[in-house]
Amino acid sequence: MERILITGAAGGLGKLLRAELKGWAKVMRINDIADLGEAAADEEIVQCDLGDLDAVTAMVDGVDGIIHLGGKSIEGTFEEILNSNLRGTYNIFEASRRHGGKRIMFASSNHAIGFHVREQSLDGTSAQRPDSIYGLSKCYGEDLARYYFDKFAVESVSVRIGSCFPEPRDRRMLATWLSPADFVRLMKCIFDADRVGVSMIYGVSNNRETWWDNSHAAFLGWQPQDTSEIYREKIEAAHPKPHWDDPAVRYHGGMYAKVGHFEDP
Ligand code: NAI
Ligand code: 15L
Repeated sequence: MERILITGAAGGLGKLLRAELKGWAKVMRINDIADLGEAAADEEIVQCDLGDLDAVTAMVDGVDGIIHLGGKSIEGTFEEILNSNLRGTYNIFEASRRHGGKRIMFASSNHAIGFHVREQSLDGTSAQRPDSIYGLSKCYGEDLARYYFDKFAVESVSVRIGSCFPEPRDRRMLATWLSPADFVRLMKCIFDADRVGVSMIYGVSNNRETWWDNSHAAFLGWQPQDTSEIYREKIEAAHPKPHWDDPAVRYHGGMYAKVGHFEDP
């Protein structure tokens, strides 16, 4: 690729990709509302609010693919989520359409399906079941992806990311953990594929305990290499076994499903 755009480049996953995808495209255009520091020789920095359609349309001009990470990444107020996730993600899809439909990786989340119970394994046909306003915004992003492909042939892959951190942080993440290296490999598969249509894949490593089946997305050729199992002993020693009926244990979304409405006093 000549030029890839990464939104949310000042965030956790954005910093990871800024470093690990260096040299993959000739130019990496990076965006955030926050400061991104100095641009390297092969980088272009665009600091703008994803909620600004004119700015986003200009930013997407000339790119061959978009890795859309930018947005509110946890539960928040409706106003925050409205601007960064609903308006921001609409602006990305609409800007792609205006520039001929560049392929998009949309960072969705397990919180789009967080209210399914853990005994139920999910696959490509499972219904959305958001566990939060944040999760709802990811459902909206996935539906935007569907609409923009059906009507305008904008290709995309929505990745329902589990928990992408250097290590799992609690017992739940033994099932939901996505290693940073597997995430990087997935990004390459998504943009190397000849065709992706409008697809969804669960972003999860090769963990022993798993709630998500990715066989519907085998065509992407992504084979996660890492497993949370090497952290099990450490995690189990640090985190006592919770009661089986605790809502944070009952549902895929964990605490997001348990807590009440964010804006309640
Ligand atoms: P993060 O919170 O570290 O990074 C998000 C970035 O987006 C921040 O740098 C922030 O400044 C930027 N941003 C927010 N609103 C913006 C706006 N209106 N305009 C421009 N930039 C804006 O989040 P993280 O962990 O890097 O996640 C990246 C994406 O992946 C997010 O969309 C998140 O929802 C999704 N995701 C991440 C998971 C994880 O385990 N890290 C799990 C599931 C989904
Ligand atoms: C997410 O969607 C969040 O972006 C991340 O911060 C974690 O909370 C993750 O889900 C998770 O479920 O562990």
